[in-house]
Formats: sequence, C-alpha cells, structure tokens
Amino acid sequence: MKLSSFNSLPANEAAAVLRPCVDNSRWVAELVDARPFGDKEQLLAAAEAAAEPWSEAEIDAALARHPRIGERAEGNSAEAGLSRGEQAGVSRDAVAQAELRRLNLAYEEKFGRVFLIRAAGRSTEDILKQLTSRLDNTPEEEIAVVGQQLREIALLRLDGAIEP
Ligand code: 2AL
Repeated sequence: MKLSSFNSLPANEAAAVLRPCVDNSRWVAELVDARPFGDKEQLLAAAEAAAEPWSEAEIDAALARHPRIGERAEGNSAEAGLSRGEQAGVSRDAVAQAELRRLNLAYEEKFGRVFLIRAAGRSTEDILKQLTSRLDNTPEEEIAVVGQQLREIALLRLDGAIEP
C-alpha cells in the first residue's frame, strides 16, 4: 500500500494494516495517531521509536503469535503468510529440523517463552548458532535480545507493507 493511502485510511483500517507487523495495541495506536507521515523514513523512525523499549508483558503477548523457528505457520492470515516467507530459508532437512526442535525446547525450558529471531535473510546454520549462544544468556540479557528481534521483525514487515 502507498504511504499516501495509509495516511488517509480510517483509523481502524490503518490499524489493521499495522497489526500483522506486531500485535501490540500501544504500538499500533501510536502510529495510527501519528499520521500523516511526510515520507516512509518518518514512518519507519516513528515505528522504531514506539517499539523502544517494549515492556516484558508486551514481548510475551507478541511472542504468543510467532510460531517456533522451523515450524510452518498454518492458515491464511496476513501474519501466517509473513512468517512463512520469513522462514522460507529454514532447512526442511530432518537433521536440521531435529536440532532446531531440541534447542527450541531447551530454550523454552530455560526462558519460559518461544525463541524469537528475525529469520528473514538468515541461514539455518546462523539460526542454530544464535540459538545455541543465546541459551547461555541470563534472563535479563535475553529479554533485551528478544526485544531487539521483535523490533527488527516489526520494522521489516512494515517496510514490506508500505510503499513510499
Ligand atoms: C519467526 C517468524 O515466524 N518469523 C521470524 O522472523 N521469526 N519466529 C520465531 N520464533 O523467531
């Protein structure tokens, strides 16, 4: 969608464009209310500012909507389609899948939430390396990394949703 169209949508329709980027009503409302944006850079800067920082509760709520790395999102919602695209490069190889599953479960056991990483543009090897290394983080270190990954995913999705 063109930025000019996004700028002039009714608030509920503009919110519906933003929600698949990250399902957080505070972030969505801040951006809807900040319209009109003069250019796409302004929109992306506002989107980043509104995502910094997330509260822990916001992170937990948003994470509930992300499938595990290595699991294909089901259904034809906008979010599911975006997730499938982001994870398109994740190997379907049985050994890689088993390793992802094992490390995902170890991560969930330690941190009590799904492992989140901006998957677009990353190889399976890179994801496995990050997952292994992040397992050594303290909960405080890890929540900062998760927040950053959630911002990156939201910004990439928004970048893809709005044309200049
Ligand atoms: C995902 C996903 O679905 N897309 C992405 O970039 N990361 N999931 C995840 N658990 O990290």
